[in-house]
Amino acid sequence: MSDLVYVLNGPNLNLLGTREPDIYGSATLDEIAGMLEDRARDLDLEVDVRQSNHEGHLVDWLHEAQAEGAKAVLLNAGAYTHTSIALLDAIRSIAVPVIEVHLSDPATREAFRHVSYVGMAAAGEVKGLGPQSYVVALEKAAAL
Ligand code: CA2
Repeated sequence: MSDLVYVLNGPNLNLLGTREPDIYGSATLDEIAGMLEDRARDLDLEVDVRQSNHEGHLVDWLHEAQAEGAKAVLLNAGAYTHTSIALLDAIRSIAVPVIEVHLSDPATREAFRHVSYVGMAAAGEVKGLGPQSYVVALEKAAAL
């Protein structure tokens, strides 16, 4: 059986492809999921791509990744990246490596995006490559 990689997406990412293409690109989350499924097949991985606008769902899914024995989690926590100590604690509470993913590069944007609670516990980070950030993060997960 292929190793499982959870791909967890936070608030507003369900709206990708509808607004602000200059910042986030024009691909929808479904299209990104398709790109990841194609790449996962080559890497002999299985991806489970999810999105929620609710912080607690992301916490529950991190715990689930541990319980299911996932190989890795790719996490684009959206704005919760910059606010959520609950996500930081959840990442620290599991042994599964979490790779932080961003479409944009938060470090080049508003000051409030420069803090990443996710990054304080993540095993790696890929940002600023648009949808390709997810693909590069999946390749990093495969190499773990
Ligand atoms: O660059 C990223 O991937 C972010 O995680 C995206 C978050 C932002 O709060 C982070 O600082 C960086 C925002 C996602 C908002 O998604 C939208 C989708 C469609 C239209 C507008 C926003």
